[in-house]
Amino acid sequence: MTKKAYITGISGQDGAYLARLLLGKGYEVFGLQTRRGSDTLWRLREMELLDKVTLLDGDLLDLSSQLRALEKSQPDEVYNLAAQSFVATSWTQPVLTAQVTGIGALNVLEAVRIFNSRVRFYQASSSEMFGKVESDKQSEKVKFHPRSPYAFSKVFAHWATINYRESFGIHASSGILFNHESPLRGLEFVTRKITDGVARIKLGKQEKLALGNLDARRDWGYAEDYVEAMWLMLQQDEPDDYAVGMGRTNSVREFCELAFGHVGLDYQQHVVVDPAFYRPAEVDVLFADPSKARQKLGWNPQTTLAELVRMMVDADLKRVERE
Ligand code: NDP
Ligand code: GDR
Repeated sequence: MTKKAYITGISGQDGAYLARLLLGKGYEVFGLQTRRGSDTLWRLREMELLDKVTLLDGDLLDLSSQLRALEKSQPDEVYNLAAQSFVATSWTQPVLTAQVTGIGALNVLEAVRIFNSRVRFYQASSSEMFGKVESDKQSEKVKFHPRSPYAFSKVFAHWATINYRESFGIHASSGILFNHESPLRGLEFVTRKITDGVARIKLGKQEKLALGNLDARRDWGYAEDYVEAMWLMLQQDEPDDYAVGMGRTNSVREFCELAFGHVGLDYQQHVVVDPAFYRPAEVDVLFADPSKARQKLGWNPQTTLAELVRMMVDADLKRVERE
């Protein structure tokens, strides 16, 4: 029988890659579509997936829309990827972030419990929950110290997921994913801001690129590899929590060096630091210990940071050329 999946956040970076992965595995794919003014479906269009998935109207804040979506899609698996996912915005819109990223996840869990508690559920948790890190590397066992409204909202959703597993026996898993990037990354995130900036500077459309803290370190991987870990979690006999990252850490400065270097430019000639991009509380360093995901899920991503950077810069060069 054809398996069915319902994805909230299908119009986001991970939603698009996950939809493609599941379609490739023969799933029928449904996705939540919000009604916003701007073109939120550009990723699905770019990947030629728009006519292959069924979009259902709704919002994470509206529990009834989640119940309707489950009723319509009759899914075997639910992936809750929707969120206000930009950390910087979470300080200017803390309440909205808590509602969408925190309560929104609870709405989906409630909908699953009410509709059919045999549905398998995935929650998109985040390495931001580790925040002010207390150990050199972070596994699912490390204590959380969230440093932003985004992060504390994700902690809420993470514990809601565990609680629904323990209270109602729902097959609910939480993937604590470290930063993952791709040519489909939103322009507000630092990697894509850099690769888009590199393309514009290389093609003579811009001279400088203003960034914030160049010393922040992140464990960056390739989004397409990470959606496979999500799917693998829901194929396990038992639900569980997994830290998912590459097990490497690099600074924003190093990312700049690689990205500018790929087109023969020196980042120091173009990058300027603008304190407007500093955060009220920074997460200085993230460095994954993904041993459990590697051992139990057999997850084995191979994309190097240099490959990821090249892929993103090349895609942005093409986009800017087309403009
Ligand atoms: P994106 O920001 O690219 O996508 C977010 C999605 O959430 C969009 O589809 C957006 O829809 C949707 N959304 C926002 N608000 C609502 C709402 N009120 N109701 C319904 N949908 C809404 O995120 P990513 O794809 O990068 O990330 C996917 C998930 O994984 C997020 O939960 C994120 O917090 C989490 N995460 C991401 C990591 C990463 O490095 N990418 C790492 C760890 C966790 P619309 O397009 O209509 O606005
Ligand atoms: P992050 O990603 O906050 O880790 O959250 P982002 O790319 O926004 O920031 C990474 C680091 O870069 C520093 N930085 C800048 N960031 C942005 N956006 N713009 C800049 O100009 C800039 N200059 C320096 C930041 O201070 C930060 O330290 C992402 C999101 O996808 C979350 O949803 C997800 O949960 C986490 O990754 C894991």
